[in-house]
Amino acid sequence: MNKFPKDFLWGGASAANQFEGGYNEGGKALTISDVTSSGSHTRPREITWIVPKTGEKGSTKFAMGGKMEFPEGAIPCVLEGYYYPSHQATDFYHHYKEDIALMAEMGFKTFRMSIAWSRIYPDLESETPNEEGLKFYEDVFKELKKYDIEPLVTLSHFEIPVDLAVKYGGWANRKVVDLFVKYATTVLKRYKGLVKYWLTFNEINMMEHLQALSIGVLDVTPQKKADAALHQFLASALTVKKAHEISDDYQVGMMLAYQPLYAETCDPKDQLFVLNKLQRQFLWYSDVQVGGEYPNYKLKEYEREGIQLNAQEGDLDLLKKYACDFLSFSCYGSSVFTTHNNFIESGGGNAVRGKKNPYLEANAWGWETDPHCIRIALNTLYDRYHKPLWIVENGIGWEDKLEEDGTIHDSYRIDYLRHNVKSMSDAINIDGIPLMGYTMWGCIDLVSAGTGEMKKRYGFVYVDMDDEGNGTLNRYKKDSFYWYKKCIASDGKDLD
Ligand code: BGP
Repeated sequence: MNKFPKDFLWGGASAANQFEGGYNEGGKALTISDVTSSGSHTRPREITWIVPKTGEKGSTKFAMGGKMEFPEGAIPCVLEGYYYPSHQATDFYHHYKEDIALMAEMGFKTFRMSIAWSRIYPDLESETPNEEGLKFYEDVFKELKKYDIEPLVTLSHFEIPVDLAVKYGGWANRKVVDLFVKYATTVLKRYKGLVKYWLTFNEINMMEHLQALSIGVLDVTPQKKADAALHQFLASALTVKKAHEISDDYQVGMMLAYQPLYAETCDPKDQLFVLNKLQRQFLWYSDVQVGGEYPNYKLKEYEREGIQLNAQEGDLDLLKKYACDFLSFSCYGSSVFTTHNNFIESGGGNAVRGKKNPYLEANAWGWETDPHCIRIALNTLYDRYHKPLWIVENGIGWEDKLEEDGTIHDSYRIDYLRHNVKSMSDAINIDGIPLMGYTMWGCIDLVSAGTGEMKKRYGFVYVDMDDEGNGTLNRYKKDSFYWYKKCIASDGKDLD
């Protein structure tokens, strides 16, 4: 029988750039997401730009893991002839009351959302924050409080201000640490009493794959990536410090994109390959942010590759002293790897893509449903850090069909969630993992980060909008809406 603690934080998750819209309202400045076009499963998204000196205009394709090339002097900007899904997203900016009422109807205890930095400091250097931006989030938090829904707030979720990339060269520049801490301090002070749980950087390790969206570095090199990582670690540690000074109630988590990796064969070479991949693409980030130290295997890698760890005096102490209070992570599935030369990347997935797993089924985007990935991930992470864990993203993208009578029959989503709830329950009750909560990704339909599509839907609530931004934006409850409501009301027992 499934069992969850009474205070388990059931809920859903979102991000400003994919959900909020209102991209140029309320004094907000442009972010890299706002200059990123839509794409599809087979057509990469593009960042559009202009070179002011020459007047040349163009776009650069997303390259997962690879390098994105921008011409010298290119400034990311909005161009005519492109569709930018973040501009309207699914318009939480104007629908937040209705959306929060729907969350309350499902019985949410928590809602994960992000603050767009560019709403709070449209001018990054200003000493005065933008009151309209601050007020918007205050209204949202008050609305959540009305229903006893605890916000879980990400400070940076793929919302890099364009100015940060253009004027500073993104997170590779150490000055950005101070700018971020100013922003974080402003919101930590302003929302004291309204918010308790904070996350610093969404999927911090996605900087391995998405240089512009995650760190705003347009001309990335291995050294710049190492600098950007150090600077985000420092900014996160300083945010933990500030948060604890401002309120005893505050808890600040890190956020890791995580997925179990399976070796395809029992060849020890395959096992070693998977171990190394896990360390280098996932765990070294949490070793620093939760464990408090750069792990030896990472320092050795820097040494071999001639990369400097440009830490100044006191930096490493800071990382140790202000490690995050808990570890949150996304987990959508798992990946399979082998060192044998028949390896071809044939599986889909979030952070890394391996081979297709013959034991698992996949959705139209190639993301596989692994009924045990959550339990495996929870065990791996708890064994390593002994800190409380929180699953802040998990879910399945699907092309749902809105029936004429306004219903949506998403039994595939219910099946997926049922496995994952069971997996969490086993991790809690059989393995003794302290799991704080679960926020299903994209609880109300929103734009896909990877493809910019609308049709890759995750929600319990359908939003009437298509891939070109057409639609009424009306909200409709899917079958999974009623299922999740029952699941929460029964503390995870009733999963039929
Ligand atoms: C994670 C991001 C989210 C979200 C999710 C699903 O990497 O933190 O922002 O989008 O993946 O991915 P996608 O939207 O590409 O389906």
